[in-house]
Amino acid sequence: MTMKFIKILLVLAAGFLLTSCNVTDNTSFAPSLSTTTVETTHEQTVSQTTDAPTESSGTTHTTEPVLLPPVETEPPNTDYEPAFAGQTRVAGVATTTPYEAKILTAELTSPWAVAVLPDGRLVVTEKSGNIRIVESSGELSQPIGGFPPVDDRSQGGLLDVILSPDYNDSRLLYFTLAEKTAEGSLTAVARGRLSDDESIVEAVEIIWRAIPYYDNSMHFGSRLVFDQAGNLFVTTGERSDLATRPFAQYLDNAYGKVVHITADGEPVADNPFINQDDALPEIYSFGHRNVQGIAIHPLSGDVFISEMGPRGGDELNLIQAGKNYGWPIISYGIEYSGQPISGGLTVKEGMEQPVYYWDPVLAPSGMTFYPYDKIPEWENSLFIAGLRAQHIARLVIDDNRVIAEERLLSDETQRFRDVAASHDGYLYAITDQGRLYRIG
Ligand SMILES: [Ca+2]
Repeated sequence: MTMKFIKILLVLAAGFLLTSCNVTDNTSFAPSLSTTTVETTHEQTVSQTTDAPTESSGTTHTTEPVLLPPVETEPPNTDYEPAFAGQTRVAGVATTTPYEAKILTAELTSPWAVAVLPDGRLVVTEKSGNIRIVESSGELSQPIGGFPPVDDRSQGGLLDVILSPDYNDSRLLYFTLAEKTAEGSLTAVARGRLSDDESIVEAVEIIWRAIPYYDNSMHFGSRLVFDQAGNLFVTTGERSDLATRPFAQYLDNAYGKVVHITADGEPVADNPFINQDDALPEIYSFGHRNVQGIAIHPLSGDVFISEMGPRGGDELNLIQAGKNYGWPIISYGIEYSGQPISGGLTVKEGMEQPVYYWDPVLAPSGMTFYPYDKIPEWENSLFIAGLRAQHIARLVIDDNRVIAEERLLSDETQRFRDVAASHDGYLYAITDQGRLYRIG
């Protein structure tokens, strides 16, 4: 293969000023920008193209990606060996269809989740405890409240948001949040109705709680997704402390779990532990550390999660009912101090291997499949927002194995927190620094 991958960044400054946008000063939050981007008063446009690899006639982008050297070139934190070929550091891949990454707004305050409304506008949570509606122009609504008190210290706050499957009729939104009480905090699932005038989320009720309450501000998870039957998968975290970490292995609590509940917060009838006396009936899988991403494969219906590892050892897992995903017994990472975790095991009988892992870490948060063909080679790829690694990872998945990985927007130096695919074929992404990108 002599094909040389050349990345060309075309700066298109003129023509993207939307006169309808409010003129705002965004210099205060923007880190130093690369020379390949141009900042306007409100937004930026970066146009990225690559030269199209020569393909033999009859092949398409979607069936035969051109494989490149792995995107990861840094040394790992450990000398652990993967359990199977392709479990880490797979081949690279490059998007060849030209696309734009446009900053719609940079005025969000600690956004945590983005979801697409039926009319193409976006709903975004802000950690302090409100949502915003974002127009396609980038114009923001006022903060929209109605929520119970949230513990927004550190990793807590108002976290995920998704639409009810019957949103067009009900206007119901589902949320996760770190509920704040005198006993401490926990991850809760809430729902409420976006009022007709979009001024408040009405009648917010908590429908499920990841018990027990605990007074810290770490590892709340949490993401939501509806399955095809209209039930919810909810992800949690093990609250980080050495005292709570082992809870991930015990079924009498909701830390470090994927749970499966109805839209009203009740256990789903065929859950794996529903008849086990000492187990919470909502539990679907266990042995997780801190799960900030979940997505359902558009073709197979398989449930994937992203999972924050310690130092090294971030994971992509394929979730199956009743399975143990190993934390804190097995891990491809080590303690932040450099010590091994639980004796340095990466494999153990009865514990599931990750489909894929990262070392050094991605710090994976929200993720989505892209079931569209606007960017043909993206169809059915998985996109994962990377915090620590400051890019969006695109994974090409075949038969539930990762076969190629790409890094998107790695020049932006943003902590990517969540991604969403829109029915019009755009990918949206939010960053901790307050940006909302439209990509496509
Ligand atoms: Ca694991």
